[in-house]
Amino acid sequence: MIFRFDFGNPFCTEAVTKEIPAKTGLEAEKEFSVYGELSLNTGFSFKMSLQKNSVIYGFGQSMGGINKKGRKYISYCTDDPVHTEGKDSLYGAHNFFIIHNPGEKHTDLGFFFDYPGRITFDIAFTETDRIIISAEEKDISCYVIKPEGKNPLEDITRQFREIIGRSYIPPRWALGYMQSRWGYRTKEDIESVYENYTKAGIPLDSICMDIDYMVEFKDFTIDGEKFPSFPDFVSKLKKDGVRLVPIIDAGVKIEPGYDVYEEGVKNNYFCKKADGKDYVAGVWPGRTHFPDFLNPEARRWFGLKYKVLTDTGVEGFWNDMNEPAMFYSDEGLSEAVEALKNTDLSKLDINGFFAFKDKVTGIANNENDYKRFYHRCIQNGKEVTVNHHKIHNLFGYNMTRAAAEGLNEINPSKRFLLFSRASYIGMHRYGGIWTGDNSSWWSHIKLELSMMPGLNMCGILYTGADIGGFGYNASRELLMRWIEFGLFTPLMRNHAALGTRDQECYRFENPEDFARLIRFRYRLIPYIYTEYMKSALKNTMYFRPLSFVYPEDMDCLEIEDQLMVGESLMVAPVLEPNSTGRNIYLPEDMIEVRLTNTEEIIQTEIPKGRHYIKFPLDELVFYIRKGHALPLAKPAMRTDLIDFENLSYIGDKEVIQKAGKEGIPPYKVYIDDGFTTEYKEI
Ligand code: MIG
Repeated sequence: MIFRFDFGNPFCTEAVTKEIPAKTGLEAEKEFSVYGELSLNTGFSFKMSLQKNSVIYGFGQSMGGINKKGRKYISYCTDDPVHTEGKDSLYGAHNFFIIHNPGEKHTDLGFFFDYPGRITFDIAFTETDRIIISAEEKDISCYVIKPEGKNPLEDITRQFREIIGRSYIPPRWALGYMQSRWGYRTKEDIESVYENYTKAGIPLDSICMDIDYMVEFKDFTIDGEKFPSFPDFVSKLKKDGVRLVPIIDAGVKIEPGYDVYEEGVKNNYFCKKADGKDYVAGVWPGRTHFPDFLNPEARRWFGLKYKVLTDTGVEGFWNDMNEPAMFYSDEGLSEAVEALKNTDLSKLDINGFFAFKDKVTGIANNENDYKRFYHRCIQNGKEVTVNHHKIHNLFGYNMTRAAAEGLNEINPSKRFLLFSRASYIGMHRYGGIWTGDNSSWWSHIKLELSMMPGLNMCGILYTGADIGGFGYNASRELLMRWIEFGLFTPLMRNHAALGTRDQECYRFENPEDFARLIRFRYRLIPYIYTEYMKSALKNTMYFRPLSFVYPEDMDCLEIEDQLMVGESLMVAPVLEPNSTGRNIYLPEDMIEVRLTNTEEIIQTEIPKGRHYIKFPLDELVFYIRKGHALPLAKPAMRTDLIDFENLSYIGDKEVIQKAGKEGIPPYKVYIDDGFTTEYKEI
């Protein structure tokens, strides 16, 4: 059951697609106060008590563990490429969580705070037994979800997913291995990635093109010198089942004569300052304007621009810099210069020095800049002008919505690959996300694992981190371990930053070790695809914390380094360097599957409980639930070549034998064409 309470005058974010009647005014205040202390005096403040053993799940893309207790989360989409433990904000704003009271099922509650501006969730941090939520304005739609079924965690999640609409479904090839790097500059660079993967026998489905393919970082341009006869290049690779996935940035270069700029200016499609002039932000192309993605006409205009690339045969995109990231603004620059000029160095004390320094380091992604521009939005059928800061978290969401709607108009029956950096709840209907600029750090494998279930709770199913890490240098061991987890994530992309060590699998010793792992990913795609489609079509989760599946087992509440993948599988990745084994917890008897370094599959029954298990670097180990069987396809180099009809099965022998006798498959594989929107029943 879902209850909605509206306070003030909430901005309609279109996160929720289902009509839910709202309580308003004093009635809302009174009824919502049943859940905690509400104050609307200065902005929005809400305090809820927790039990000692309460566990909190949710918050999508965020720092912290699977249990979100003990820290603050600030929803304010942020381009911060250093994801260290103390960071409160990342690129997404996912204000949904569940308070789980173990053993007392029916007191669990789900909360969604539909608020597009900055909002802070203090989850048992300032006070160990309280949640404190605060926002600058009181204009919020609050949704409370009470569980109905036997399993409150799964039930609340399903109810929430039902009201926010069906998750994005990528083309099947998007489940293949994707290679990326910021620094592929030319056709030859990309060709060499393709050739080296082919030579190493490592499956590959797509190669991302980072900003260097454009002319001076101008959206919807292709540098013809670096990429001569681009459409031929696209089709040549596609003939061998490999797709190119170009990046699109949020800012449009200011350059007279550049069509996107000219059209945007002429039609007032760019965000404006208070004085009515187009707002200027410095990003990769230099001075740019931001398209007003909140404005339906501007959105349609920008979305249809993707046709420039789809006309060349491109079928997938990634949208970047859409928090929006801003290196500088004109105002910010001149204020800093002014302040520096006015500094009297002879009187500079130490505080003065730090203030002086902050003037410069604070120029990028500065909140003051977000307050300097406006959007034209339609609210209740009327056009209104809204300050960006107030709806900051909707920008990336609506950029990706623009792309999805445009692509849909360009080819309504086709599935395009689309993923974004910034997001808000609701964006899951239009595309996936990658988790942004992580680092080649061991802790970031764990961070990815922790984020996955929370993202799925918010409907974001097509997701994954930059495998091997974006910033800093990856070791061979780190990349291998990361792939051993990443081969279970729907978005499986190896990506690295400019200037870091080369990170393509073939750059390391014995690429065959990588080939074996990625080959196995391809063998698992019938399972991964089926489980993905189940999650999307039935509003369930692809990655679940163990406690969602074994709600009676209190030990599961503290398992922070294992996940259920789909209905049948459990992973327990190695998260430490120089280790050949780890402790695991089995909530029931399970079948251990071990892919050896000679590509044999060894299956062993392991009883419920705690075990120390050997995980040599060159083996892949995971678990299958009792009573479950998993399909395996024959190895293939491309998803297009995977044979969904001739499968073998691993897992529970009895299930497999019984099905064999009955002449039915022990696992029901979902099959469709994989690239049109003609989904089948599941
Ligand atoms: O300011 O396009 O997160 O994946 O490689 C950096 C260059 C801009 C940030 C993205 C990253 C991408 C990079 N971009």
